[in-house]
Amino acid sequence: AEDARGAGAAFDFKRYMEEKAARVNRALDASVPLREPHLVHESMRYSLLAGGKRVRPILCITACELVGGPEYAAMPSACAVEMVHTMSLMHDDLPCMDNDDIRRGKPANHKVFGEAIAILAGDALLSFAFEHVAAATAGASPDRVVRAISELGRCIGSEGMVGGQVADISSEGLAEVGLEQLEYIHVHKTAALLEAAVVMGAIVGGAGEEAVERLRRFAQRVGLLFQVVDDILDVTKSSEELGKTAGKDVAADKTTYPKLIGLEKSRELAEDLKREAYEQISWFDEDKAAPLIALANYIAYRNN
Ligand code: GRG
Repeated sequence: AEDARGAGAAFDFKRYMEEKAARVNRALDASVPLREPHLVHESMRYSLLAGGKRVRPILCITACELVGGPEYAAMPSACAVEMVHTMSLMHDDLPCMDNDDIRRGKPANHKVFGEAIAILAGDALLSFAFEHVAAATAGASPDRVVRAISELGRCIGSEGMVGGQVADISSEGLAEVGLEQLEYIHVHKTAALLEAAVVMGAIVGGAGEEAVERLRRFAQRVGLLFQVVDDILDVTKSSEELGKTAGKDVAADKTTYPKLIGLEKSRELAEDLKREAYEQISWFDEDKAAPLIALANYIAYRNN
């Protein structure tokens, strides 16, 4: 997209993503071997290694490298956020939640392993994520590892991702979902884990307080931007396809930014969030920040 060509386009972003994703995939594969009990590990691996863009782990590594840390210091944290992301998708697909049969182009976990195993394998991934950061992080001091673990817990718990999912479920079918409620849902359901990814990477990479907080605010803006752009694309896509697949893309009862504030204001909001995100990053060396900026553009303006 147009916007992907701003700052940071000078280096080969596609190659950067491919190389990072390949290393993340190898680390994920090695972190959850096919042990006994076989069934639960098979279920964990089925979803963990089912593809996915790996934007959260790559964000984690990129943030670590931006502050001068080595990739290996961030790899356990990077794998941990992907384990949490994967388990949230597994649970989200269950009949008691979003009831989806397909995920990442394959049958959802519960369709293959049954609901009980899908729940348990998700629980195991969540638990293992914390164990992995604690046990496998090298190249960072113990107090930094503890801080990283604390960030992970905070971002996914009842005041993070879980809180966002609860708010989302509670708002379903309501005639009126306000702007504040909509923002709460996105900030918690989506932005919180992106924040954890970036902040954990910065912490284990040895960042100072100012750098951590700037990267935190950057990730929060990018996380919300991701959802605002998603909502805008829903509208523009479904009007392009109207007649062919009328009404297919957006659930009629789903509240979106364009529905609440209109398309123009939604676009302005996206611009504001993008500007605010870049303001935080402008504090860093421009060349060193190029991968993170390119990654933010990719997240915000992705096509899938
Ligand atoms: C975290 C304990 C715990 C429970 C989960 C179910 C639940 C609580 C939360 C739902 C979270 C959810 C489904 C958020 C949406 C996240 C999102 C934007 C997914 C799409 O991410 P991509 O595009 O997907 O990065 P890939 O497949 O590329 O990884």
